[in-house]
Amino acid sequence: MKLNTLINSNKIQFNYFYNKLLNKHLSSSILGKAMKYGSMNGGKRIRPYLVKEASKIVKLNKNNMMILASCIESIHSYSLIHDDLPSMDNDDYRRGKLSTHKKFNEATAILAGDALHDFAFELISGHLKNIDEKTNLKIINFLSKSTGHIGLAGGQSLDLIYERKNVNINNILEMYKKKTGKLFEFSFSSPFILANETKQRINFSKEYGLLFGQIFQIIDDVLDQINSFERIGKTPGKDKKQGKSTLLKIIGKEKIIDFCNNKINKFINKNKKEFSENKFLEDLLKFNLTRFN
Ligand code: GRG
Repeated sequence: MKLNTLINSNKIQFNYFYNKLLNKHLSSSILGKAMKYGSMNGGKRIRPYLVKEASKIVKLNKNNMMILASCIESIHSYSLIHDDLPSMDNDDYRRGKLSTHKKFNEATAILAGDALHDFAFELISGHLKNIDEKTNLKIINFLSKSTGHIGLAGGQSLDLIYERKNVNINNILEMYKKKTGKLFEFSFSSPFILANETKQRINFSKEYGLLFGQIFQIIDDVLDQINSFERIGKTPGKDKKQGKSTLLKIIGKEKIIDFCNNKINKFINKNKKEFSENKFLEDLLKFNLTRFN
């Protein structure tokens, strides 16, 4: 089956579970409604797909797989709600619909983001089953690092600082690693951690997720420039207008695919055993490069 079909079918399963979970836990207050709007208003659900594929490798139970995925999408939705705010990337649209601060108001959107962040920690600290307290603490600690100053928030800060600045490729890759890579790293490696895999395999899963996220962001920047509102669901061409520092700006569109392929092939060569035991890992990594189609 084609990867796009698999991702879409997982999206349907995930949305069913996540919608039920949100309905069970969120009230019908304005805040609850804004949280639901910001997290159920579309989205490709790529991160839950990475959780699923990693869970398949380590045979993680379904409850824990779905809780991890829900927790990650709550953090992701939080980051998108805040990213759209006037003080951040200032976009009235997300996923083809009004962004949360436009649908509700700015204060409600800030609170909805905050509360989705907290909801993620509520899930990961209280809803995983059959794991010992030490492993649970370890995964909570890892999520905190992935989202905080050395993760998403740190990356977003660099993204803002680098606007209209002369930065080099390493600066940009470091920013991508934090702003996008860290949550993908968590998505792919958290099942390995919960399954108590070896240190070596956990390291592999972290590197895989980080690389996936970096490439995802490199391509996302290209899509921002070449696509229409209908394709990306938000205002296109904003990176250029806002003077964002992107890899695209430094090396140009023609070299992007080669740059990504180089990185991917180096990583595959370094980890031949994992890639030969799990054939789909290569296709999944290269899926990023088909996002233009
Ligand atoms: C600390 C979590 C946290 C947030 C505050 C605003 C912010 C700091 C971080 C935002 C980082 C950000 C917007 C990164 C971009 C990552 C990215 C490529 C988002 C788009 O992901 P898709 O394409 O989106 O998976 P869908 O809509 O499909 O879910």
